[in-house]
Amino acid sequence: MTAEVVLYENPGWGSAIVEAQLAVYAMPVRLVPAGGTRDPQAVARAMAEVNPLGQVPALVLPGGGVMTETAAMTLHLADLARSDVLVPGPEAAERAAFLRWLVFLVAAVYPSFAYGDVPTRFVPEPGAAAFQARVIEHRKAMWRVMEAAAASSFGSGPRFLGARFLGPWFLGARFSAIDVYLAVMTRWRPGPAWFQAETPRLWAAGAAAAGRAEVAPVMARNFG
Ligand SMILES: N[C@@H](CCC(=O)N[C@@H](CS)C(=O)NCC(=O)O)C(=O)O
Repeated sequence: MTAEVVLYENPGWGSAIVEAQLAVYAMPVRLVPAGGTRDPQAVARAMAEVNPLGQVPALVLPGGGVMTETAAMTLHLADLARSDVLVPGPEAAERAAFLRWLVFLVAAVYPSFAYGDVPTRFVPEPGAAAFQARVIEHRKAMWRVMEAAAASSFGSGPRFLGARFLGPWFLGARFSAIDVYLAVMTRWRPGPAWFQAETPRLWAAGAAAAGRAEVAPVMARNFG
C-alpha cells in the first residue's frame, strides 16, 4: 500500500505507537499536530472534530475514513500492509497471546491514563490527588501482571506454557506490536526508572523495540 495516511499526533503520546508501526511498514504518513500543546483538555478540544472522545491518536485512511483506537489501527494497518511482522497471523502460535495482551494494554492499562491524567473529570477536587495516586498504584499492579506473564512465557502462548522468558520480545522470540506499545508506554508514568526496577522484562522488550532501525527515529522524534 502506498497511499498516504494522516496521523493526528502529539509527540510522546499514544500516536507514537502508531507512528512507529507505520515506520515498520514504511507506509507514507502525514503528521498533523493535535493542538500543539501537552494540556490534555486543550488537546481534547482541538481533536473533537476528528475524534468525539477528543483523544490522540486519530488516523485518516486513504479513503478518507477516520479511525480511532490504537488496537484497531494496529490490526487494520497489518491488513493494509499485508504483513505479519507486527501482528502474528491466524495460524501463528503466538496469535492468541498477542490478541490477549494487545487488548489488555488498551482495555485495562491505557484507560488508567484517561482517569489519572485529569482526575477532576471523574472526582471532585478534594480527593483528586488521592484518586490519581490510587490510579497509578492500580496501573503498577496491571504492569506487574504483564511482567509475570512475560516471566513465565505465558505471553508466548499455550504451546510454550512453562517455558522460561527468553526475550528479547514480550512474546519470546517473536517481535510484535506489543513491543512497540511497550517502547512507548514504558516512557509514561510511573516512568522508565520504575519499569527498569520493577518490570525489567517489559522494559527490555520495549527498549529492544525502541532500538530497531525503523523505530529509533520515531522514538527520537517523540521522546528525544
Ligand atoms: N483507547 C485509546 C486511548 C487514547 C488515549 O487515551 N490517548 C490519550 C493520549 S496518550 C489522550 O488523548 N488523552 C487526552 C484525553 O483523554 O483527553 C487508544 O488506544 O487510542
